[in-house]
Amino acid sequence: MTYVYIDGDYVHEEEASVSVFDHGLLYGDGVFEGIRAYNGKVFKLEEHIDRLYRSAKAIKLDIPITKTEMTEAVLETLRKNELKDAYIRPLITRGVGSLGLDPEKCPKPSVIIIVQEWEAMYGDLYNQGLEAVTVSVRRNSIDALPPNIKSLNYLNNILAKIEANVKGGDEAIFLNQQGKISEGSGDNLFIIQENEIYTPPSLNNLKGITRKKAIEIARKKGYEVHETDLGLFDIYTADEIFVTGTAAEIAPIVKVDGREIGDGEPGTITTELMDRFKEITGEVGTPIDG
Ligand code: PXG
Repeated sequence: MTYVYIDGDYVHEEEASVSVFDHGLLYGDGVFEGIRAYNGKVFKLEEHIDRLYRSAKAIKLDIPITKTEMTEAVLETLRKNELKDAYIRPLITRGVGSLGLDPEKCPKPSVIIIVQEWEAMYGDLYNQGLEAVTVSVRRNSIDALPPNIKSLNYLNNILAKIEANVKGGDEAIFLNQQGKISEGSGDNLFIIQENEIYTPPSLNNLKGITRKKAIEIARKKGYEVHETDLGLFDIYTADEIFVTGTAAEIAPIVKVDGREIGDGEPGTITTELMDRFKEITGEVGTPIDG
């Protein structure tokens, strides 16, 4: 039994409900975040909350509580559930309105925070490596539904995941409308070629917080990191590939579209970054208990 924060109250999960007239349900009109706590500390809490408010601003959604109140609500939800290691899902829905699209008919957005124990998303695959497949569905274009908005409408990503499942892949790799590499269905993508690291610029994908941390770790270790356009050729011929995300953490990709990456094992630089990431997440963050 877990407690869920909903509009200022902490209620048992069975009692945590939203209206069928909420535009979050009717239209996917809302925004969310995915955050993790490790060892009694919330990793990059401020950055996630800043991104949540930026996503909301982009869709002209006024979050009815301040960032400080949101921070306290996240920490209190963890405390109420006595969790030290957790996945945290804050979401803001547009709220109850009429059956028409107009968000101005929704006077009160809802704030919900769900917390749960959730191991790194890819289970056993961190040692063995993931098999990725490129998918035919293109990443939403920046002039339609910008991927930088972490919105409750994740159908683009779900279509990619469905295609990966159908093709027997562990993760999907999105291309954008120009055929350039964008990102995974729920993570950012990096390749390594001759000891240098490359990742697509974040205009056409989510500005991942784990991506930023991975870049920082790699540069501190002396690796050159380039934010640059990549194509299929670059990934098929990479020495190493990995993906980054709050849910995925840092995960090695060892096969793409049936091509072995490097020697088909998680790469040495990837492993070095995974190890350092694990150390850091165990050490730093906002303490749950004040
Ligand atoms: N790209 C996309 C499309 C994402 O949704 C990332 C990159 C990585 O960003 P962060 O800031 O987490 O490093 C994400 C975030 C899931 C799931 O269930 C995935 C995310 C969030 C919540 C759930 O796969 N990914």
